[in-house]
Amino acid sequence: MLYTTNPPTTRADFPILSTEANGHPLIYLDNAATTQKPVAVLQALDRYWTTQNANVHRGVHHLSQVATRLYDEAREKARVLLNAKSTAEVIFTKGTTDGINLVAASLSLSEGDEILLSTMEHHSNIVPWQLAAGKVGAVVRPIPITDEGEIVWDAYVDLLKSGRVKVVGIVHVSNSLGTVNPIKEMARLAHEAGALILVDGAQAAPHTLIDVQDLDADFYTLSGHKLYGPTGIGVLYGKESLLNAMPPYQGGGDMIRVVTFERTTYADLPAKFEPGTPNIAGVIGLGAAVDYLSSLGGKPSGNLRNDLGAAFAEIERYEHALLGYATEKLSKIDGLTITGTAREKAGILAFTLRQAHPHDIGTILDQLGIAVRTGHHCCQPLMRRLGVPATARASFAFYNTFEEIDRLADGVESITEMFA
Ligand code: 7TS
Repeated sequence: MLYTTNPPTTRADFPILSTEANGHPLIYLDNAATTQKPVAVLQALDRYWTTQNANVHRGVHHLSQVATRLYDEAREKARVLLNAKSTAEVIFTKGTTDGINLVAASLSLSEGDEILLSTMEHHSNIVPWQLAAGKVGAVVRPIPITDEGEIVWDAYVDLLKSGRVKVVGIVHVSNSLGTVNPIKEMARLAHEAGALILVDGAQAAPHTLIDVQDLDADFYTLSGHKLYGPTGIGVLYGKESLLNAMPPYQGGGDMIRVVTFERTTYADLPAKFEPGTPNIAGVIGLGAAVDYLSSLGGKPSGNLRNDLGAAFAEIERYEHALLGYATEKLSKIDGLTITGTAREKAGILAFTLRQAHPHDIGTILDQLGIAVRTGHHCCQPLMRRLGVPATARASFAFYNTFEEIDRLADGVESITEMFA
């Protein structure tokens, strides 16, 4: 269970949180870059490599069957996590970047088609579209945002009126601002305009329980490593009819039905989009992360979706309290400006200081054992829009404490004195 008191008991599940950095207890506030891993995930990985390692979907032997069962079970867990209708809609990828590249490369685009992307997109939801657009003469158009970091709604509505919009790419939770975008409403408008919507859920999936059917997302991507699972594994959700209509992204073993030198037919979903030996350990680790998360809501009910619902209600409540506390504390610091003040925010607090460059903030906080990220956060168009070269960013997980935020605020305060 999670508590609003310090420290949340979940901290004990994450061994790395008891380590030190630069002679201080580690304060890990770089969760948007990657989250730490609970023992349950580490043990699942260790168990796999030690006692279950075999290739999947190939062998008749015992180990291959064990690995295949675990692999398939993890896909079902990912399906439940996203509330996809079918495991055919759950494609394992290397991560969010890989998932977006798959969609951008495989979706049929034509000359003059328009791709709308918000100004707050991560480069991974910009560059793949530019690559795809460049091949056929399609056009990428930015959706403007307000100074607070929200979509300019009228502009979005206007952009959709061109009648040429093929796809809208939108981040669910901005990694640089924390803005939670109104996906359901954006999807409704996109569909009314005859466009598809791809949602970059890299930062949303760790903070809230996703329901792709309720959002009516055509595609939804996430990264396992931001969801307390391993690196190198992610999920691409796509509506079955759309994935069926798309050609494979890459060719190889496991994604075929019949191969001749004249012609190849492809396997059914999801195998069609998973060529070669997959990241089996990563998939199993991600499954273990989903199980771990489901345990945070209290007593198991026997229904994974319900347990995840209870857990994410706790996670959201606690992280919201952390974010509110951090916002209140940091905004009192002289010379500090918070970047991203949208009405709906999740787990991310970015700021600049009048007195010091973000890089200096990051370096000095590091000396105090506090890990934050500084830079453009892979959002150069956003930084340009905000008129800043970079920001410092604290990003929270449910294992962070109010005391850690006090330490962050003290650290930032000391920087303003140092540079005064
Ligand atoms: N989309 C968003 C919104 C992200 O925050 C990130 C990673 C990605 C896509 C790419 O995910 P990947 O797992 O494929 O690399 N964001 C960050 C970050 O904010 N700091 O480090 C990585």
